[in-house]
Amino acid sequence: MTKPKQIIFATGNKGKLAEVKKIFEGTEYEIISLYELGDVPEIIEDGNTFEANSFIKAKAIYDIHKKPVIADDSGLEIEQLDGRPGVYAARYAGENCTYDDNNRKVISELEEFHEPHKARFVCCAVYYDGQNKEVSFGYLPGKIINEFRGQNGFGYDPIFVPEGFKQTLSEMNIEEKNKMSHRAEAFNELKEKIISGHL
Ligand code: ITT
Repeated sequence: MTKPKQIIFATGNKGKLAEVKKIFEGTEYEIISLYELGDVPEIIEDGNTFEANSFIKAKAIYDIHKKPVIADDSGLEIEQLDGRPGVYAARYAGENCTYDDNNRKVISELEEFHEPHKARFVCCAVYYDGQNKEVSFGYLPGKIINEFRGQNGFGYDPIFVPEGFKQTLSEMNIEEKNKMSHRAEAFNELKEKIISGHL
């Protein structure tokens, strides 16, 4: 059996990790997490765009390990909130806030607006190996509801219903989410480029 080729996923988010590991299942690539490497450094994401922040993460981890890296910067854009939380989705309710805090803040900010609360998830996935850099985007349109539903996933999944569906992302399993998600779209495109030897 040939040894799998290893790519490090520069994330501290275990929800993202589970989704992306699944996307690379069945390929000759093995996605190694920072947890498996025993070092999950705090990376300052001070870019203003998804693309800038995803590259900051990829480069920071490449500089430590000198191996091919993938990273993702993602967020939620809500139309009635002028695109907020956007790139600030992770800490929308403040430093050290929980996912529940963020969801409650979004629901309370939307109270004054009529339904539907149209929104979309955005994901920028990047590959970097010290020489080649490749970027792919993915989007998932849908709406925010004003209650929490479901137990799966992470982040805003319990209050997000994808367009054309009745369940929230938290009421779906990883396979179902990976059939449509912003992250799956971005990483499937990146995976094709990696597999085809383009990178
Ligand atoms: P890393 O930077 O370590 O990868 P993070 O959670 O801080 O992890 P981001 O900076 O990219 O990641 O912030 C993304 C935030 O956007 C995430 O914490 C969620 O709040 C939200 N988000 C992104 N994708 C999501 C998804 O698929 N489902 C629910 N929420 C999501």
